[in-house]
Amino acid sequence: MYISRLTTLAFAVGSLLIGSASAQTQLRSADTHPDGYPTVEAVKYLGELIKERTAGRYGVEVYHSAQLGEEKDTIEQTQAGVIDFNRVSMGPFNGIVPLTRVPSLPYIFRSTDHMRHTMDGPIGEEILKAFEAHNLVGLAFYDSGARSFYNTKKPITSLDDLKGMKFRVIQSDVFVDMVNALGANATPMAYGEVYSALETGVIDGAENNWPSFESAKHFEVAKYYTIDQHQIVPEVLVMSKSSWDKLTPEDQAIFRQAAKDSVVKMRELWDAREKKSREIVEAAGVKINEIDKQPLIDAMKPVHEKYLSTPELKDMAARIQATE
Ligand code: GTR
Repeated sequence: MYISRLTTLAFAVGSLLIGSASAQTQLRSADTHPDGYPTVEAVKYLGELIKERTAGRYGVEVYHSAQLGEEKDTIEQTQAGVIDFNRVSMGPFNGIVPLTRVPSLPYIFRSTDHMRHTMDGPIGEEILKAFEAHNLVGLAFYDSGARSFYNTKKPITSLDDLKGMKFRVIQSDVFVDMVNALGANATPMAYGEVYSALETGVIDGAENNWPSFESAKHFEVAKYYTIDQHQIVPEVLVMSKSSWDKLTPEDQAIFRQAAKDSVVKMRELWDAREKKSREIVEAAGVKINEIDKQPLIDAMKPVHEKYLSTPELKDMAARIQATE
């Protein structure tokens, strides 16, 4: 009697544990950002939607803080099917999926709203589809605000101030050419190495949005942030093609819809975090200045010419510009 009660109790506790634990198939997602960052939270939310809509058959575990490696490596691992989901900036995809170069071009978007409208429409769909030829399935675009320069040396008030300065950029030719076109020197480097490179003077500065500048603590060492907003590069959420192919068409539809639904959540989180991050760095004594963008826009013309090298790419750029 006693034993059988104990067994029942053990069984009940066991089921409770199983019920509250992970889904039957737990998929892994990579992110370079720390816990709490809007992209990390958006993918966690996506995981909740997937778990709910597949009645617990699938769940998603987000490995934040570059636990699975730097972006370039995690992209390779996602292509190889080792990682199921990956949330990455479009920048590191520039060398793999040529269409991603167009939205990564400096000053191609007029504003975050312009970027949102473009990526929510047919151009966004086209770019998402382009990932499939590279063992990846493009699921959604997330926000990444505008990227601006920051440095350890001085306020940048004109194009002249940028001359000869060394800036870390994402490992992408578009980013390298952009910085070099401004007369500065580009140093492509993994995100996780930037803090110490700033601290030791290997580089003079880097460029990013407010939440990255703040959450990666670069503001502790780089005290000058210049609002030039040279790029509004969306983030991308991709899935490994081999993980995708294991899903039934019904589950694929659930995953796609959940990814779209997570964009709404991400944008709310993003808008709030952008504000908060700017407040944090301002309170920490970062000197912020605005700069006349026109000379920078003019200097970027050769970069546009270089990357809009085919009729297809030119046409996409023209359609982006024509988007309201
Ligand atoms: C951030 C982006 C990251 C990473 C980083 C970088 O804005 O969210 O995915 O690409 O920039 O500069 O490496």
